[in-house]
Amino acid sequence: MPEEEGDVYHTEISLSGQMKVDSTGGNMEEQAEVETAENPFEPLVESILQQLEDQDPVFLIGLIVALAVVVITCVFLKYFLSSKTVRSAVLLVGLCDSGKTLLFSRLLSGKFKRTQTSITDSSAPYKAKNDKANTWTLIDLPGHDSLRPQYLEKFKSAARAIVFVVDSAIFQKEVRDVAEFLYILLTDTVISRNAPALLVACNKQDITMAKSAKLIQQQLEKEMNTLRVTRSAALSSQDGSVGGSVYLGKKGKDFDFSQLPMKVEFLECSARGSKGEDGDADLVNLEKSLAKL
Ligand SMILES: Nc1nc2c(ncn2[C@@H]2O[C@H](COP(=O)(O)OP(=O)(O)OP(=O)(O)O)[C@@H](O)[C@H]2O)c(=O)[nH]1
Ligand SMILES: [Mg+2]
Repeated sequence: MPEEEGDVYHTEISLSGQMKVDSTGGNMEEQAEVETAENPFEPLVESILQQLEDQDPVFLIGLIVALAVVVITCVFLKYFLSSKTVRSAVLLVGLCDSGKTLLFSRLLSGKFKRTQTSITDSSAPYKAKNDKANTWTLIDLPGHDSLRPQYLEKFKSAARAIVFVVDSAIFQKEVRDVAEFLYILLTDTVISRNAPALLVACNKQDITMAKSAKLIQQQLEKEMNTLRVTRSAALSSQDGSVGGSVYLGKKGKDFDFSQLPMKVEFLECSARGSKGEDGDADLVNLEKSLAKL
């Protein structure tokens, strides 16, 4: 023990000696002592190097290759495990009465169904109309204001695509509400990070007054540009369940949908169809887009 204490004392002296050397610019003996004190592992390292030098070079190469294989496997596993999450849900979202539940029924069975406002979610496997016949889980979410946030929270991380359903016939009246809902969705951190495809389904095209997909896109861009200024700070604190904390689009530029991290498509459809309840729906564009996911 006393010997160890002596060593410690010696090191301290040496270190202060180093400072002295720096300030006075002199004493070589003290500097040598500092170097010995700073490399306590030097003998150990030297002996290991010596032992390695004595080894067969084939053994050394084998050791290096084995180490490299271990490192590459670790990196590969990390990458593979983190990118494995396959999102397979296609969410039907939108304001009340936009036609989500009828679309859900038409996409799954082709049949017309009388609907009532949804109070819970429903889901079913949907087979995409493509060569691979991919199967996605189609989920119909309630559109009511009071239910929307909790259902969105529940399913947003599983979304491969979001079908945002708009009632094109009364769009003019609802433009502000539609834009606000879309703003909440697109500024959500999870949605922005996962970037599921966004298909804006401009529904109810069978009605004569229905607005075109192009006009709906333009008006939404205008409205969301205004919202971005007025509500960017307020939304996240008001609606705690859906965190709107990502900046929408590009700073310093008027908002347009091409600035978003996800693929965005505006398309026209009619869940009712031009021939009414007995006829087929007009979902060709929507089905085409779902086939490309
Ligand atoms: N004319 C016409 N009516 C439609 C169309 N799609 C849906 N509807 C009607 O719109 C009404 C509302 O449809 P839903 O599918 O229940 O609407 P929703 O979006 O599920 O509404 P919530 O469940 O309240 O969020 C129903 O009377 C439908 O028949 C369409 O393409 N054209
Ligand atoms: Mg519904």
